[in-house]
Amino acid sequence: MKSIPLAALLALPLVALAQGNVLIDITDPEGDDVGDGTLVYPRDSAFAPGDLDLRGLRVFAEPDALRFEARFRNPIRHPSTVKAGGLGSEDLSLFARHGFYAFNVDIYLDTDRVAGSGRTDTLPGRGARIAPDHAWEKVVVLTPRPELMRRQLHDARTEGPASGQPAATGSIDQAVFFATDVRVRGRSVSFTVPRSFLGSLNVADWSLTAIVTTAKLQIEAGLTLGKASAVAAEPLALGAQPPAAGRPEVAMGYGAERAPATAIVDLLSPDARQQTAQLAPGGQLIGLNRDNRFGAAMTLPVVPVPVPVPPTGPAPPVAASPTPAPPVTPTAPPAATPRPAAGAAALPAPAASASAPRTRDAAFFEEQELRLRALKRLRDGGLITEDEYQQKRREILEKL
Ligand SMILES: [Ca+2]
Ligand SMILES: [Ca+2]
Repeated sequence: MKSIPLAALLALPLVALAQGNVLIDITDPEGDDVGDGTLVYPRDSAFAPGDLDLRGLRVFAEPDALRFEARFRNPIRHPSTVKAGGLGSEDLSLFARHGFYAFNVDIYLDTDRVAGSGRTDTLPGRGARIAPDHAWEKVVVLTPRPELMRRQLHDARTEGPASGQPAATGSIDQAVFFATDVRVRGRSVSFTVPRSFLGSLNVADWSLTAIVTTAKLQIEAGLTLGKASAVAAEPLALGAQPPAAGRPEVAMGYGAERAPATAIVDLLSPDARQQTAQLAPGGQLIGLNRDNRFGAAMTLPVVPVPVPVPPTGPAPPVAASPTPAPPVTPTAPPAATPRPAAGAAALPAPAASASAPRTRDAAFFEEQELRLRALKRLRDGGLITEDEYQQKRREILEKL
């Protein structure tokens, strides 16, 4: 076989080599990582403005699979380079083993394009609804802890009918796919989804609805401390961190009087005005197709984009880990081995910022007590230093 001259190889367009067979290519505006227009980034330097700003989604044909590629505004930071408040001295690689940590991407696929056929709800913790004309049969989920999230969803379904989400336990794996074959490169993260899950590879005939939510940086304590834990009673959020009032540490904040209707930070839509309208209270998400157009049901009024609330202060510098994390075994489920660090998960998020003072009711004082106890547990477990303990304790007590 004759080898190809180097000059000829170099002459090939690089994009052609890298992209393969693009079936879908939908772009998204820059700077709309503000949900319905009211969101501000968390205080913790693990999140920098733009980290959750989706810029595009492409779908490629592969043998017996589709590859989805989400592109973001910022280079995707590796979990081993980032520490987050509340995790003590641990970097995020303990919790996120697939090369990213900050976001979840759900892609809801309407594969039959029959109005009213399929589900119109979204996964737990997202809080959005999808228009009946785009009701989905399959959902593909990119999340930093896919194995754990899959188990959470199964556990929730087997523990009782309380949640009212996907019905039969056996059908979960047919409807929900948690991606584990994940590749992160620069600003892009891609993953493959096999035909055996999708049923066919005719994505060009489908309608898809893609959303970005903030990923929870901490494993829910209820999973590792037993079901008796109060945290276990929290509604299933499936790795999505909902926005909270003010400017919280590891959750998206908002300055508006009313909480956003959904936990969505960025909705895939070439038109930023559509994002604002669809994420408004009572709004419905509208799927997109290969022509980058809205579906036939696109009748939503265009509403003015609210002015985003500026952050209350500059983000602190990134606390980069000087040494790379030790290699981890990708197959080990994060929660299978109880770690002392799990105690960190019991530390409730800090109360809302000073701009939105909490009512000092019984729940408030109970929360502060829980925080103090969790803090003591972290110190006793050697997860934070005595200085860190005293400083956090002072912060809590000053609020009482
Ligand atoms: Ca965007
Ligand atoms: Ca968007």
